[in-house]
Amino acid sequence: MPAVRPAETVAVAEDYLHERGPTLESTHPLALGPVTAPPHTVDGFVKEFLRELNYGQGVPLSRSSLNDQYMALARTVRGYLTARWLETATRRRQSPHKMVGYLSAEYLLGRQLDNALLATDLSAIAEEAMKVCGLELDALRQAEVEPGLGNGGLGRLAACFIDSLATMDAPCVGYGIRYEYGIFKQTFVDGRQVEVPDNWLSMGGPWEIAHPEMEVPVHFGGHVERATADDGRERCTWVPDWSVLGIRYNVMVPGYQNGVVNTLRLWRAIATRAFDLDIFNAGDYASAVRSQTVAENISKVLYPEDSTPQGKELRLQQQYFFVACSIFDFLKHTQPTDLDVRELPERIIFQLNDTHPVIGIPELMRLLIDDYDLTFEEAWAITKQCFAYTCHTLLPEALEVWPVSLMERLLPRHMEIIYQINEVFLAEVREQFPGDELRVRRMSIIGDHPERSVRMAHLATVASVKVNGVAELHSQLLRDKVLADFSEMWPEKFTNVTNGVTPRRFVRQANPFLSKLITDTIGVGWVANLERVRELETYAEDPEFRAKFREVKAANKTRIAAVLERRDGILLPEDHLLDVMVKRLHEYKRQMLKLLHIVTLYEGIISGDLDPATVTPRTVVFGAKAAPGYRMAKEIIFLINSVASVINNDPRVQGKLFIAFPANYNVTLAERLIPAADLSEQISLAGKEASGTGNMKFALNGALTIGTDDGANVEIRKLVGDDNFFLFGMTEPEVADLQARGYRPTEYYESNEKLRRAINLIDSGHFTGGNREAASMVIGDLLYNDRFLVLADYQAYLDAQAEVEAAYADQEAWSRSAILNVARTGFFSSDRSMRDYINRIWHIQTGF
Ligand code: 26V
Repeated sequence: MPAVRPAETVAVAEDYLHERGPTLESTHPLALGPVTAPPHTVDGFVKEFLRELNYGQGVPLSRSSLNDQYMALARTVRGYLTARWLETATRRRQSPHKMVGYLSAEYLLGRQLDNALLATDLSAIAEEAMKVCGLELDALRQAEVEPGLGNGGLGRLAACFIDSLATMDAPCVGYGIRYEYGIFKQTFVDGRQVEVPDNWLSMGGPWEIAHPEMEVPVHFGGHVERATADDGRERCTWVPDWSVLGIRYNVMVPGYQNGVVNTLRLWRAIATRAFDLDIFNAGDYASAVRSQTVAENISKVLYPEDSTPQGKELRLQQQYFFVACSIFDFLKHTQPTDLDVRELPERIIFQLNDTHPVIGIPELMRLLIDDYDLTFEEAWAITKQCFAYTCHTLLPEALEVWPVSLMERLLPRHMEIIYQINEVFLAEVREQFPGDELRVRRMSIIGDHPERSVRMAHLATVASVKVNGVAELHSQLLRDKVLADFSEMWPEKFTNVTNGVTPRRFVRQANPFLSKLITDTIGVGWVANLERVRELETYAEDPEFRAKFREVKAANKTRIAAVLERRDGILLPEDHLLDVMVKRLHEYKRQMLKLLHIVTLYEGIISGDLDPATVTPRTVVFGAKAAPGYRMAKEIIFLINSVASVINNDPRVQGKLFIAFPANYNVTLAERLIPAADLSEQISLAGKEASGTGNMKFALNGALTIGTDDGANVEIRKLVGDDNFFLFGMTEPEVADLQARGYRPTEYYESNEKLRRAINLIDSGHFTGGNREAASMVIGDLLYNDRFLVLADYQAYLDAQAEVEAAYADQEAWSRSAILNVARTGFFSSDRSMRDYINRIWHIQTGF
């Protein structure tokens, strides 16, 4: 780990001069003068806070609103970060090394205030300072609207990764889009999901710094002109027909108490000023405004789909927009003006977070050929060393393809380059596999069905130094199935990097009680070196430690009960097994399997088959957003809410079974909920969940997992041991086998009485006010389609849940297992993931 350096003084002007030239430096002696970070004292903090309140918000404390106070507090903390940020930038500039450009269309950051306080070690000081001002830090914390610039796992992973890179002092800029509207806010109306726009910036964005003066032009449409130059070589000129500008928004990414602050650079689209003016001068004011709207639409809203690409033109515009801005920014602003582009591979590695930024490959080619005047071959040799690709899915329908017709219309020059790349690539395939035209068709970057389109995963694989999956099983399936032809051609290109989560946010911040217990037991140092929690293993045998561990869980349950009461009006019963399933709603994740288990328990009790005295009192918490256009997912949400309202109001199961489905599950709620959980539901169909990262967060917070052999569950189970994990269900090869033999869900329905009774009860309209139609879509699909084999795994799931109940009855044994889950899952720190990327893919230096 790098040494802890408080970063008191910073040559701020140097950063400024780098971009503005040397004039100031010679004329103004203070230009290079040191910027002093505000003092780390309560007094110093109070002074800064009041200054921000008075001069920033323009109000005296006595007349300030909660938002004024939050804004001033956020700005105060940002001030502490700024000194460190400038110092980090200056230091990195002094000795330029290869850096990472993390390209991601999503960053699901979560609230910033607490994270920044922890990173700067200012929590206690801020708390005290607010008291001095007569304010509650906790109330101010809650005033923050979380930036939800992502859908789920993929976006949250990007946020964890940049946190780890800052903590490891790794040179990285995260590049993305500053969506004006993040992931929608979910509400329930009569049990159905209704989406409300997430206007997260409406109260002001204190964490970002805009640079409207540093605009990047991005072009679209038009045609390509070619001419033969004096040297006899053909040169291309792209003549676009419309353009927008990208505006830089910097967000600081603080490392954990190491004085390092990295940058997340998000782009906002605005209209080009000349463009507007031309139309305006021609007298068409309405069109001028309209063109403004077209441009600004590009960064307006995050697409809330996270599996089925819709092939929407605006989405391709978003992707090209942010990638073009980012590559331009790197070449023109981050690198010295005399950069020799032949040295690019020693300066940068762009990590492609899924296929969303893959259009960056032809973009870099275009710049190298058309602007830097390299030949195609030279440009290709360089480009192939500058990208690495992470695949995050196994579902074939989630793989992005773009119609050639759309590409030709929006990005004609890029389409030409993609054709050229494909030509070179397919020649290589033919050379290595002569006569195998079927293989050539399978591997081509251009697909023919159902229409001619660009297969972005193929383009990414062809152009990347490395291709990685996100868990062992996933990477294996990528090699063996999804990208089998490619791994046969380039076996050494394929690798695995198992995902991780940041222990700062998801243990230290989210679970202060557990954190204190850990620190009291093994000392400090584990927050940035999570493998150290293994030292807790021996304490699993200590009854006194186990009692303390249970106290922590109980305190977290009390805390989440208060949160859900305040936030959702939900009254959680006390002393229940807390069984939690939180993730996006997807058929493959199988929320329906969980619901069938609940209905089975309920049906057992009300029919008299199950003696209520033998039932472990259980509260099931669901959290799940459905993509707005995903009908089945929305029907499942409705069904969960329907079942919940009947069960929660049925006196026959009172004290035994309760279902909570708080709306709008997000990072903030996750931070409160996960530490309270006893049981973590990770029940996707084997071979479908690439990794999962919620599964890691639960284990690290001492929940036991009930899960299939899927994604990172496999690795969690290996680490915690079979005795401390409830495994059930078919394995991936068994799934493949059953599907090959022909899966008939009705056979399971007919032969399993409990299953039949549960399904019949739902189908009878019992949960839907007598309306049988209301559940018919879901039930019909389960019985006659069931793509994700819910019914096939039902009995195994019930059996595993019975094991859970038996295990929970022995609280000492349960605590022991829970402690071992914490102690043995340090591997899932995203610091370890980042080390793997650094050593195996990026080959960059840290801490210089
Ligand atoms: C795909 C698409 C397709 C086009 C429409 C918009 C859109 C937005 C996001 C995505 C990515 C979906 C893939 C994804 O989120 N994968 C998840 O990645 C996690 C981090 O690696 C992993 O833990 C989850 O298992 C995986 O489902």
